[in-house]
Amino acid sequence: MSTSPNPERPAADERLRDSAFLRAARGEPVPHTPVWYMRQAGRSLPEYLRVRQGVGMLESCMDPELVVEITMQPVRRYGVDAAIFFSDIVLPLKAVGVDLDIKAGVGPVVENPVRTLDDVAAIPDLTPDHVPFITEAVRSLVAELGGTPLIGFAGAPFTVASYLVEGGPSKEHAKTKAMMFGAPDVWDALMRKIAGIAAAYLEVQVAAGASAVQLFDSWAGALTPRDYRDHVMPHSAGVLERAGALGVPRIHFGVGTGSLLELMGEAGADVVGVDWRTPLADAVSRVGHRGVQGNLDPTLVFAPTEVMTARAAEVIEAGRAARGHIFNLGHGVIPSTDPAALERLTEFVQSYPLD
Ligand code: 1CP
Repeated sequence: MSTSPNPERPAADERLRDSAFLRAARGEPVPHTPVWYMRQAGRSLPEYLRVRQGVGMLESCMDPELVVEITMQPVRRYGVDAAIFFSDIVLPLKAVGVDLDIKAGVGPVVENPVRTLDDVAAIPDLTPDHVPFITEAVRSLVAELGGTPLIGFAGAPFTVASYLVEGGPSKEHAKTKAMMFGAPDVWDALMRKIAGIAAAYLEVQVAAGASAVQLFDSWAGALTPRDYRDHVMPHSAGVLERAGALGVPRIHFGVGTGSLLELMGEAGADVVGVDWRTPLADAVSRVGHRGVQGNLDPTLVFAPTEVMTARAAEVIEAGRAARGHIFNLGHGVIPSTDPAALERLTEFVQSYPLD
């Protein structure tokens, strides 16, 4: 029934549907534990540093050829079970016209931080016309990846709000939480605005062929369960609900979210991403009938190989009790990571016997 112009596409579609990554995300039996790494593309790879020379971060995210190349680099090198689209959580804001930049060694910086209802109203909603380069990059990637799934992603409302309100990276998220506690009308409008942009951005990626999505709420761990539930979760749930209508698995990830895992599952995830601070076995019992993703301490790749693999084996064993388990680090690859260590880790996870 395929109308695909590419004669190899139906076979690739079948390999894709049957891939270990998508099987695990759907809670089906797997031939091996699938593995990919957050920030698997990027600063830990010499081939990434080479192609990024003299090209700004946002500029590279808007260049489909470069996005395809950078996304493919870790797939080629490690043979991971999924690719993560090379972009950034603030890219859709840039695309609709927010004046921001990603500064090397710093991160996203916003020229005019959001403070008022008028500031929120000035941010346009995202339409596919804002991001034709994303559609083009995803389409090319899906063709090039063949049977390897592509994970699309967006930043969750709280984490993206933190950059917009603080004006840049922050540890305490104090201004953001001050708005949440003190200006509920502005907060609600801002969260709705970002949720709409995130959902529309995920729709674009899936329409172009991404076969799973991850919602990054990296900084949600700054919240108490009560504040997460009352002020943040409904907005993330809205994004996940719209993504659910696309028929692809949804992964919901945050850092330091040991006290939020149940809620992050309830927000509508098929798979809950777990950082390294929570033992995976605990996470499995807390997320209900959902899959888990994670959660080796990212610093373990600096340890002797036998220490790294022994800990990886513990993670895999704990994951077996889950509805599905996707192996990952508990947060992104640390830039000084030796790619050879990730190569060994990938090989170990993929060849770990499950019967
Ligand atoms: O100059 C450079 O090379 C910029 C470094 C860089 C890279 C490689 C940034 C700036 N973003 C990225 C790519 C990126 N960002 C990816 C794709 C790469 C991959 O995973 O293989 C993804 C998924 C993100 C998402 C992202 N950006 C998150 C969520 C994930 C996480 O790590 O928690 C967050 C919080 C950001 C903001 C951001 N962008 C860049 C930096 C340095 C930061 C963090 C700044 C801070 O500490 O607040």
